[in-house]
Amino acid sequence: MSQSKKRYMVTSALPYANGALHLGHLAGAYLPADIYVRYLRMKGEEVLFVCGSDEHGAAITMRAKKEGVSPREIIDKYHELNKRTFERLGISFDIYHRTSAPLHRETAQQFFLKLYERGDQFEERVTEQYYDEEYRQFLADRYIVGTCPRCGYEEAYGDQCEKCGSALSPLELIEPRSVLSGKPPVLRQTKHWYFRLNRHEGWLREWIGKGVLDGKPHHDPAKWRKHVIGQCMSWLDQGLQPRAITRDLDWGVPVPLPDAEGKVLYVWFDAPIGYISATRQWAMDQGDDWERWWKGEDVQLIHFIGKDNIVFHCIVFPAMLKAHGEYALPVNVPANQFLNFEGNKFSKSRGWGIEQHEYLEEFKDFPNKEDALRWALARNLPENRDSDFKWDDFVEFHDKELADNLGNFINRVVVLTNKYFGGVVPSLGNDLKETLAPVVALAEKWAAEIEDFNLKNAALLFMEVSTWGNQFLQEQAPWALYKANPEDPRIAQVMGAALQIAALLGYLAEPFIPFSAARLRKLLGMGAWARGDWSKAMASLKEGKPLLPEGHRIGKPEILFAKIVDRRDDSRLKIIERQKAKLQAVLEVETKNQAPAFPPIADQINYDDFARLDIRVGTILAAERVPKTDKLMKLQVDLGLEQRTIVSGIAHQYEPEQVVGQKVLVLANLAPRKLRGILSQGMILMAEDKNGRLVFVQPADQGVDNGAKVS
Ligand code: B3M
Ligand code: ZN
Repeated sequence: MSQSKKRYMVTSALPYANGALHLGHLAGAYLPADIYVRYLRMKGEEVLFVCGSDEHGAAITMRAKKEGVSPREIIDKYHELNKRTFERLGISFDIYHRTSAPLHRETAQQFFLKLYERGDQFEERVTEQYYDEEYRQFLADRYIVGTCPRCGYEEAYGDQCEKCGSALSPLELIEPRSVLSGKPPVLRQTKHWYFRLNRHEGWLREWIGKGVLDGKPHHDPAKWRKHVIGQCMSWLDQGLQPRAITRDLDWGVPVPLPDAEGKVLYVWFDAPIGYISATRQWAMDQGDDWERWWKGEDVQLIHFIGKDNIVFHCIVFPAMLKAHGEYALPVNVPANQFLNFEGNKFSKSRGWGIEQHEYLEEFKDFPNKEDALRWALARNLPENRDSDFKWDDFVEFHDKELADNLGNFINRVVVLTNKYFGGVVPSLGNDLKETLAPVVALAEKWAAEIEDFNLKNAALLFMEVSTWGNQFLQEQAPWALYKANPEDPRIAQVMGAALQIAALLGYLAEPFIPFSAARLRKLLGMGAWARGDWSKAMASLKEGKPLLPEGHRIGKPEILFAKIVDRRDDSRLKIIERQKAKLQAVLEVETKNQAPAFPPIADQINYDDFARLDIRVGTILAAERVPKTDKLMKLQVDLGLEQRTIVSGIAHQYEPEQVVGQKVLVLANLAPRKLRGILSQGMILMAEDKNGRLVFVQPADQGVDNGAKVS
């Protein structure tokens, strides 16, 4: 076969259409993919970038149930919201499809049937599963709640306890109940299809560990992130098991077999096939052939995802593709770790974090809001470890890097070119190649970092080129030359080189801050770029040929980035401060709610009032629960002078054997009273903390005699 050009099939995880996405999602799977594909397009590669809504599974039906609407209403709402928000942020999908589309159903069913017909990939198993008799349906794991067998949390789900994080199976829950009827479910037999993942363990190990597929090199495993390989290996080491890929549900892709009524494909089986159906839809719209994007040796399949989806994209889906037989496998899965928000996890219920569409709303008066956000995230991507989004960083990255560094350089170039040469690129001289060699080297490094998925490094290198440009101007000081002699030919040489660096930045900026990159190019009179322009630009610069030739006219000065911290105009800083104030408010409410619920200090008394209390040291000699009560314990207490029977409300917190032998303080002259037929002669002093925990008040020196008086 002749060596043809690579074709890049790039995917971002399909978000569930059951809610809005926050900045962590953006930094995890969408912005990195967009950076990568924008670069590939500039380079001139054939690339297709697909995504869409994941519209099946319990996540959707649960949300619908909670809101009392149909799943369809939920997915339509969030599909539109997420699609539109991505567009506004410049995430340049070629298609944003959806898994509720008929074409997806067909694609997923065909895929299932192909595996089914192979005969050795699936097995049928009949198992017992929980069933809600009132609602007449089998219960997905999320539809069963009960007490966690590990930590006792009473609202644990059938697949996971959110309190202690344990992975559970529904059968492990203590006192399970159905989320639908609230009643205990019953066990019923049901049949499901299992994908024999265990059969794929051998080649998966070779493929992930060594990058070898069917005995041939497939990819360079050194280019895969360590945490990705690590997670896969630990899965493989635990041994792969057959996995159920069907469910009893009325929402999803129906299992395309005659004896499978009421059964649908498991959402994690159909969702990744969504990448394929999205491609098919795109190809139909374009009159292209979808298969050339998925089949054959030229295909470079790359999945951008968050770390919680690694196993599905590195083990399960590749096994499905391999079992099918015709598909290419991913050459890399550059999964990101998590982005935190101001030191904590994003949490919708806590009000901690900001959603993408919310950001766009609340920053609507902020110029360049899309790029300001893209930059703050790109600059701090959680590629190899979790990272933290902070508003202070957002301000710093924007002001110091975009405004002071990049914006300042471009502005100087445009202003000076207008001033010295009437806005026209001057004659360039002969040493352009030599002058620009260091920036060309940085730009090559930039490209290599993107190709290796080190996108944060690439972002920093882009800034380095701008820093280099600023330093170059500073050192060459064309303004000083101009002052001495406006005709000095060196002015043209310096400005000519600086103009080329500015033009180069028009490309380097594109993947990260595409809106500003377009304005920057316009300012330089460059117009929009076409596929492959980056490669041409690099080839030119390496030969010393300019990107902006002599005689080329640029535009008039224009500020690209208005600083946030600006003494004359605090409108942008106010927007940031509002965000910080919101977080502050969350923290204040939380601290208030946690404030100790101790009773206020009682009314004042005088010494005589106190002296009337006769408090003595004693020792508990014996203890037993008072039958048929939760709290009462009958104690025998040695008070030195005499023994007393005292009934105390501690049995819900202490076992009798825990209290025998304790030194205690006793209010000895309290009038006796009958509790549950027992005459209680006094009271044991206890302290109660804010959680209602009772502890004995004891003399610090436990050797003190019983009967000693407290005064
Ligand atoms: N919807 C899970 C998630 O959003 C899932 C990804 C599917 S990718 C094929 O985390
Ligand atoms: Zn638990």
